[in-house]
Amino acid sequence: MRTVHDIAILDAVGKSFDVGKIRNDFPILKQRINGKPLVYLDNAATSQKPQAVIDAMTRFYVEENSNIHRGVHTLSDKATQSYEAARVKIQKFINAASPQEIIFVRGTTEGVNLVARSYGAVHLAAGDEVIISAMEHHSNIVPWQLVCAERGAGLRIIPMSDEGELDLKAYEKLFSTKTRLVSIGHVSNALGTINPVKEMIRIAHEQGVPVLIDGAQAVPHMPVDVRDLDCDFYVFSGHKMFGPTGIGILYGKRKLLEAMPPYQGGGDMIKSVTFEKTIYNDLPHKFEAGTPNISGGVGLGAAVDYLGRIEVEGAMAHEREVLRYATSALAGVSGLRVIGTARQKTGVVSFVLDGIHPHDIGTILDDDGIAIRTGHHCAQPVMQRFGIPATARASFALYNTVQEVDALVAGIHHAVKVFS
Ligand code: 7TS
Repeated sequence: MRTVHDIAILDAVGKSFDVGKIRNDFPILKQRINGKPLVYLDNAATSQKPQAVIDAMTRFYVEENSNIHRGVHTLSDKATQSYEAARVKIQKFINAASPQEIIFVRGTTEGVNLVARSYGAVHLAAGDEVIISAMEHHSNIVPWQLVCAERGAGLRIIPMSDEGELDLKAYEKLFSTKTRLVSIGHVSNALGTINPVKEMIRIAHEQGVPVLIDGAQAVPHMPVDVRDLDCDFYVFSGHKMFGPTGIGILYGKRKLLEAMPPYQGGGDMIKSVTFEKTIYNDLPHKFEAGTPNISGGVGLGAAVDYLGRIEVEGAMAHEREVLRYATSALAGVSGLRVIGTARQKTGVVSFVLDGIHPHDIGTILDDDGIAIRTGHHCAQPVMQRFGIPATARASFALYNTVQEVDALVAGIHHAVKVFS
């Protein structure tokens, strides 16, 4: 259903992004929850899946299912080709130089752990430092704490402002001869802030320090070009970008990956094994021990194909408009405070309401068919920075509409009425 509002967006960008058509691609959006149309605003936790992704995974199991990289038989060959074709799609999606730089992992969390363990094993010694920021997800904090504790290294934290923007002057001052790596989020899941990562990578490289970017919340919302960013590692999750759960990507520059030891040992990551000596496989297989999530890889490839068919400028203009509309509509609710007001934001509005716990807001909204996340969003240091225990968070994807924002605002008024 195209509204006057949506047509205005079409006109503004002169392109053909049709949110009604996009919504038809996602079967789950037709559901009713508690008798109300589903309003799904928990996309930062996980996005919904288009029929094309569901079909690709079903087709894999119906027509090709087999183990990869080992069989001489036809099905194994087909499965291998589908899995490796997905790798190439992902390589092109982020403009990596080679498919060998694309490592399939379980998700962002495993990608960061892989680098912390493997890169850390070679490069972190007692007294060394890793720089992260005050707005990281726990998965870009705890892996570094684990490896730093083991090796006697430490963390340095880039502070942020009351708006939720990183302090770049303070960042520059954190570097020392002991700095071994910078690991920062591209987009904050708790605040929606888009960090100036290209500039931050440039600053780190001036000091000769490599940079890992946690792109979990960036890839669903904007084109990412790892060579333009010049990042050394980039990690993201398939399930937040319309692909399946249990599959994600670690991109790494070939030179760095080649110099790193394997993360896990097992089948597929070796060239030869004797009890005396094992020779590791070439990239990317060196980092992919054991039978991988084959259907997940195929599904992620289909998600990349799906995104490739969408008109990017139009989608981004639409998402910007939904965020702008939501921010201004929520600002009109008395007693509501938005947490995270950075100039550059995408897809997230976190908020607190006077006198009502975020969990209670979430429960009332669920009664109205509206799905949001409440809590600390696996970013407890962000909550500590703002002096709050939790927020309510609405997070958007390209299929959300301003009408859904209206439903959210009505639901919040409902919660206020119940609890006042
Ligand atoms: N990094 C960021 C910035 C994230 O938002 C998340 C997940 C992760 C890492 C971890 O990703 P995973 O796929 O390995 O779990 N963020 C959220 C969220 O905001 N709500 O639920 C999960």
